[in-house]
Amino acid sequence: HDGATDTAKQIDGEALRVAMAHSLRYAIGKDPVTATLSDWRLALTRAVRDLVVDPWFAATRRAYAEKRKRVYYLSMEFLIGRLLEDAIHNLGLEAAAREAVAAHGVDYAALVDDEPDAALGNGGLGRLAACFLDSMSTVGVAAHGYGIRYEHGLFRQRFDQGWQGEEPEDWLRQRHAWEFERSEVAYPIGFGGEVSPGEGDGALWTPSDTVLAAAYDTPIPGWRGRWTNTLRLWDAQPVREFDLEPFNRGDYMAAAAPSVFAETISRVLYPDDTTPQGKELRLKQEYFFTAASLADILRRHRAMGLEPRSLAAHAAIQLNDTHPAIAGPELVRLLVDDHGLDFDEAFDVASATLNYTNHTLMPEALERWSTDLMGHALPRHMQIIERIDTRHARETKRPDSVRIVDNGEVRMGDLAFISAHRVNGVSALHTDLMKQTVFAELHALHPEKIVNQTNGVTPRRWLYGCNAGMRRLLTETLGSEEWAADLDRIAALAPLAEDAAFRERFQAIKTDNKRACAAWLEREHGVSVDPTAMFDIQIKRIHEYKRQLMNALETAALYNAIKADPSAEFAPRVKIFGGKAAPGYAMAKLIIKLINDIAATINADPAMKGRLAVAYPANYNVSMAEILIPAADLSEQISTAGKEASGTGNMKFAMNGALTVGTLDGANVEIRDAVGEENIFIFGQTAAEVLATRANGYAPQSFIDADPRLAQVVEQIEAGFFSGGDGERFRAVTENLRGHDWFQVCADFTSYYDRQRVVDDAWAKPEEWTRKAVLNAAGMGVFSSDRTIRGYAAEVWGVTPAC
Ligand code: 26Q
Repeated sequence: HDGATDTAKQIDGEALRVAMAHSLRYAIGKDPVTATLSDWRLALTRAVRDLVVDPWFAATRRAYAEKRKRVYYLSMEFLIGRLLEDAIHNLGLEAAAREAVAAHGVDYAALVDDEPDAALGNGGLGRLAACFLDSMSTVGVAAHGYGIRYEHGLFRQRFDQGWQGEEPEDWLRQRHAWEFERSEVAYPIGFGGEVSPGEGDGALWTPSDTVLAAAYDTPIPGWRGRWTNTLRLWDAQPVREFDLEPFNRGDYMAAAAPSVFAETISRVLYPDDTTPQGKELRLKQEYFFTAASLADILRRHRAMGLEPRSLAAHAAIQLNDTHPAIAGPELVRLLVDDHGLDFDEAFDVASATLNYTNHTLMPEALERWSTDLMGHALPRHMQIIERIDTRHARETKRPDSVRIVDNGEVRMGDLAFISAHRVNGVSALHTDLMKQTVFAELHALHPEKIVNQTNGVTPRRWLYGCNAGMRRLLTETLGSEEWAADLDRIAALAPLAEDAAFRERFQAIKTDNKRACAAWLEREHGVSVDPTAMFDIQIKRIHEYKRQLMNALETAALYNAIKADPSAEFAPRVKIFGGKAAPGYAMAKLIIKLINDIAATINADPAMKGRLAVAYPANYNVSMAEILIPAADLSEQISTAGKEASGTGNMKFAMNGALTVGTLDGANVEIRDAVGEENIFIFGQTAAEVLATRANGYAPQSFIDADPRLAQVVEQIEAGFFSGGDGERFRAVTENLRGHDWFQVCADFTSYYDRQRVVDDAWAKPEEWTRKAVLNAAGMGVFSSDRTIRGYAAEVWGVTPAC
């Protein structure tokens, strides 16, 4: 490449200015005199969206003409964040956009910042889906993302005296300017009702309730518009808007009842990413979007004049975790009941088309549905699941080993595994552990099924977009902007790590980013921090296994150490936390309060000035990550080994020149291999050691007794030292630490604290530090999600990328 085949129309600032003026007037219906910032933002969005349409059509036509096998990525979550700047960058329009916006007298940064952050996901799994969309469009995989058009995304977090509070998120209040409503694409989706026998293997299902799934399309342009795919999100609508009879009687509530039931299905994203609670509405959401997507896939297949039995040759369907695992039974149902295949043929087609990505080994996080609930909401599917289970048991001649239906529950992981052609883990370690633990029996029966596809992140958003300074340095150093679509080129930085002048420029960019971040923290969150101190950042969902608690304890122990010996040499640090807890996860919410209490104590102590500060800006989201990650010196990836399937924040930080302090968990292992073990701060037990510790009767108290720094902090918390004398507040935290400590915080604390002092020593040698930082960035080529997508294309989907 190098720009030769770019299909994006080039347009200059003046032409874009005119296009904006036109959209403002005719699409938004506003006069420039009265236009608000949002109106201007919508006008630019429309003008840019217009430029996406031609490359979009070109890719669609090409996929059709070349009879390309299509990929369908089914995900309950797409954590896409803001789209305007990303599209501008991908299409190479930044200079034109800045000029056009300025010509209208509007501030470009403010305009871009006005876009709501679309939080249609909880965390890693949803953000991975968004990175994959960007990469599938960049490498030229003909793909559709399918998901739910939630009216309310992940809740907004606020702090009330340090306690998390939740407010509904409202991204659709200002209309979503990127989407195209497809009123003509709508499928009826049934629930409940009765099943009567049909011909052959078929049955006649008469649902008791039906809702409509209506399509909304968002184009996803890849780098320089070489390829563009579609994100199709389903909105739940009533089959009938309202009942006229009760309305005429004046009973307006009863008249609206059908639309209330239907619209509830796409109303809100479930905010829990740990413990699936078996709620009926969640099952309905899962079936709703899966059934609509499969109907759409089969319709497209038929429209190309193809037979249903040939589906696997033309389509690969990826299930993002078990959330769409009802796809197996649903596809069998469509093929048998609607298209007349017999059960065995139908199951062969389904299991050749579907693939499943697993994102967790934690047993409590694996979805299970009671057979009562499933049988009630989806009676035909329950029959088909039983039949899949029976056939699998018969074929593998192991009637007693793995059963999908077990103890009155449907085990969705096993259903997805058995229904899939390939099953993948998201890092090398995680994939090995899948084979040894949750799927050990199934792996023995199907040794070819499990493959590894280590996660990646899109360098367009997570480097080119969020770090303008690094972008300029890379482009100048590497000779063109093509590194953004070919991240392996970044390896050319490695020799420059030895070049003092280069290191100075690299460090100056980091310092600029930290200054901008400090100004933002002051402006938006009222905390002032010293931008010359080390920015030590942990941002991710709050979970016990991610061990924000261990970081908080280390922060308190460091505070004690500085107080005890003010002359001791510790690196000046700003500890930054960000992340939300599931509203029902009491322990996680208590940990948030503890962090905020420790922060208040430290920040109020004048002795900490220039030495230690703690910031916890509320409402961490994709847009906040784009500010924090480029400003990070140290990336905290400290989960209990064996628990974090991959992590993807770890990759984003290292790409932006942060060093990692972390355990040998998830993709940290591969990051260490890529950057060299002298350039990363690894500590703590390995996954095998964690298991051994547990097996040998783990007693956290013995570790507390062995480390006075840990003992002091635990005692302080119990004495209410950080909480105005309230010794009760964190009882649940300290009792757990002394008693069970499921995630072995105490067992790893000493190793963590000591490793942090090695980090201090490294910080004291800035040239060495920067050298390591450059080598971290240089080693990150392999963590581009473009590499991940090429891996799925070759080893899972059997498709050849067009770019
Ligand atoms: C399930 C049932 C009911 C309600 C909610 C859920 C639910 C929702 C979200 C379960 C899990 C999730 C999200 C999981 C997740 O984000 N996992 C992360 O996936 C990343 C991408 O592979 C990995 O990098 C992380 O290690 C993993 O934790």
